[in-house]
Amino acid sequence: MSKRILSGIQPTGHLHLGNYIGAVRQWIELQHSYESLFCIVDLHAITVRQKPEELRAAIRRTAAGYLACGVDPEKASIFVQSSVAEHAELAWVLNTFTQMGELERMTQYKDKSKQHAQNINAGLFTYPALMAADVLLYKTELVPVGEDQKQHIELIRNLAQRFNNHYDKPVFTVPEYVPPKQGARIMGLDDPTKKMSKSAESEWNAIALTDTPDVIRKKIKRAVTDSESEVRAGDDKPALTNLLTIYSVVTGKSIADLEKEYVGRGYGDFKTELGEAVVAWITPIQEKMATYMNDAGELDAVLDAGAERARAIATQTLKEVYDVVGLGY
Ligand code: AQP
Repeated sequence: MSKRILSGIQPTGHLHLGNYIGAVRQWIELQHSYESLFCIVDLHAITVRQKPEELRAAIRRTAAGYLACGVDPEKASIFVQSSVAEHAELAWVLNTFTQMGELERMTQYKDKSKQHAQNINAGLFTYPALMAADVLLYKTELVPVGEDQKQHIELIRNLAQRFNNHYDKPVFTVPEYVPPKQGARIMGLDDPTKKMSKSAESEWNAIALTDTPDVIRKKIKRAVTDSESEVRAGDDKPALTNLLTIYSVVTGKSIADLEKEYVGRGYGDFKTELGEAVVAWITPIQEKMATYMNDAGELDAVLDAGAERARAIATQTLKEVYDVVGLGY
């Protein structure tokens, strides 16, 4: 039997190039070789206040985004986290295996509690235990996510081992982190020291998959660049490295080839042509996304089928967990 992979994205706004390059792009490749589960993690999304109608729209848009980028519902189960109740149930059990000190060390928690100082809720704090439930519920072997999630995966591995050791039973599979081949951390266009993020304050930070061609061109024109005008990647050129990574992903050309193409040419040409390359790459994705958004029945059918397949595995694992823990009567 092929190995199982699971990954997910929060429906907290619009999917952006960072989500695509750090996560979805790997899924599309891996779905051919692995039993794949890709969820829209709406329970995670409410650790930050969401407007109900916007959250529901974002859930559907995120699912349409997965499909439009090339996730194949015949090969992968696409589902919404809250439609498989076992995620929340297992999260409770795993909370009791997670130490406060471990959660306090999580950099995502530290960042988010600065960003949402008015609402540092317990859910934000225990986010990694819910993420552990997402992964462990399916006895997932591989987790393809961006580099920002690596620390969470480490914690999930520890939790799985701790639980198995405590009950002396190999209930959970210890998962492995799968890093993206390229662009593990896509940086904000407005600030190459911070990751591109759905909830960034500046509208110039991220390129959303739903941005219009004009907005994309404008965002790239305004993107921060490094000193001196040479188009090349390198530790001393974080902004250009980021832009070249994006350019390479959307065109399939290597960074070395792109650097050669721009020898003796300045940032102006580079940005104009990068803008056009992103627009050319994104246009068919946007067309497919619109098709799925306009066919509610088709999207529902994909999500229903995905949830059913996920539930079949989830109920089994939860039963096993309850049995070893001694829950029920
Ligand atoms: N900038 C990024 N570069 C590479 N990968 C990224 N990912 C996110 N940003 C980048 C990867 O996308 C997946 C889904 O992320 P998420 O929505 O669950 O949460 P996040 O990592 O916190 O993403 P955002 O965009 O920053 O969302 P908000 O603003 O809502 O917190 C993960 O695999 C992640 O690694």
